[in-house]
Amino acid sequence: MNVSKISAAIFMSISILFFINGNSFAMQKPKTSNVKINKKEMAAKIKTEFLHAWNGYKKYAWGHDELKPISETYQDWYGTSLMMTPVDAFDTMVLMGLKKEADKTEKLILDSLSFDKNISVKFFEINIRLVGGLLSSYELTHEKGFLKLAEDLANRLMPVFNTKTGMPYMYVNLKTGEVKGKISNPAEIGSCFIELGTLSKLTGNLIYFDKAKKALVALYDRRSKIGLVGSSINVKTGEWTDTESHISGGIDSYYEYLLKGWKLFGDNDCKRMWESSVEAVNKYLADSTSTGFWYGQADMNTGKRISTLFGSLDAFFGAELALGGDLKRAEALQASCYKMWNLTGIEPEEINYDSMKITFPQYVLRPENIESAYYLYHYTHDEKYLEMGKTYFDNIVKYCRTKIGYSGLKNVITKEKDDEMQSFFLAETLKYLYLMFAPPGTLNFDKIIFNTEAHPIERFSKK
Ligand code: DMJ
Repeated sequence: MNVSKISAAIFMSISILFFINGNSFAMQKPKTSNVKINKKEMAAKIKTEFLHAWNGYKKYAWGHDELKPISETYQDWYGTSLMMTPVDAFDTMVLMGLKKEADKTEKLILDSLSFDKNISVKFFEINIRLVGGLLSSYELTHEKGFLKLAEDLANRLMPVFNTKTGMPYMYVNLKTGEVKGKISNPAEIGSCFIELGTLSKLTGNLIYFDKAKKALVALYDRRSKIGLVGSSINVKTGEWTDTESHISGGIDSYYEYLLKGWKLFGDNDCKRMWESSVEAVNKYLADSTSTGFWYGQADMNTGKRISTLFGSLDAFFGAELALGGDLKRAEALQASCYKMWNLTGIEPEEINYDSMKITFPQYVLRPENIESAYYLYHYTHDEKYLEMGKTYFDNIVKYCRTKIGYSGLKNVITKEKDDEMQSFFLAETLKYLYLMFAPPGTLNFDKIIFNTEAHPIERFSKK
């Protein structure tokens, strides 16, 4: 084994050469230094990189869903644009004080975005990115056009709730209302209460709040005797079709919305559902091993451990634990997430935390690890989280920057790029990074709740 030492001005790290799946890579064990992070400088750098990505979007993808940052062109998810990137990125521009860019983007959205399209769209993605983005844009600017667009879109999405159980179908046609996708999952069923509940509060039309809450409760009511939910469920019959339980993609934001439904609306049912759920999750899914503190997979009925996988999506849970008041677990989990990130200098989609082997080597510019570091910095003021944030940012710039934007990686070991700049890179990844270092007064954390796409929504409750 080849051991080499690398020193950097701010970070001291030891690199050890590892061999995984035939590939060698350096695992860096970062040590914090005593050098104070210059927050002003960091915030300015992050803003510059946001503009780098945004300018690429403007030049090569203006009006379309996403930039393809290597082939220097664009892609639309459904063959016609729903303006994913501008809607997702708008509130980040406002928070960064990029007024000229925000004004131009507002005009684009209000003048040209229409949902009157004969396309079948994914309810979950459209709700968290577009309804969520439009609502936060409205709250930040008070421009009524944003609210009207959110309401029009939500009305087109509502047919998904036409099931006996109240749990939504996965897809809906924006023009005809035709629905499909009866096999869904907790995340896609439960992650609409923030957006639809807020729409009700802002318009006075209670239908949105009621449908979203009913779906959340219907799912919770189907938890197992030991309090866990599975990976997939038939929304027509209410029968589980996969009983594997975890906190990863497909379940993740269901838990997030239980907690945030309580914090945003002061909803006591959500408080009760979150508290009993997190207790079960900590009992059956949490795992303390020699490699750290993690959450793995177990059967929802027996609680028996199925596997020991953890990934970039699971890293969101530290933020939820912190928001829910459990800083001890949140900090322990974040230390593990940082370890995962430093396996190759950028986190993979999934590892086996028992062996610390990478089982899925992709990185699609995800925000969750950064999001949790941001929450922990907010709650603890511990500078180690700023150093984490700086590492995340520096690594993303080093490995994901292209001539005209930012690209995900097909493989975090080889660092081969994938030619996609997801809209959540501008909505979430760069927003959370910026907010970690931003001047005081940029956003009052305790007065808002972020939806799962990092769109800040003003709290209706002080609880
Ligand atoms: C985002 O769309 C949301 O954060 C969602 O909850 C999970 N996937 C991406 C980011 O990784």
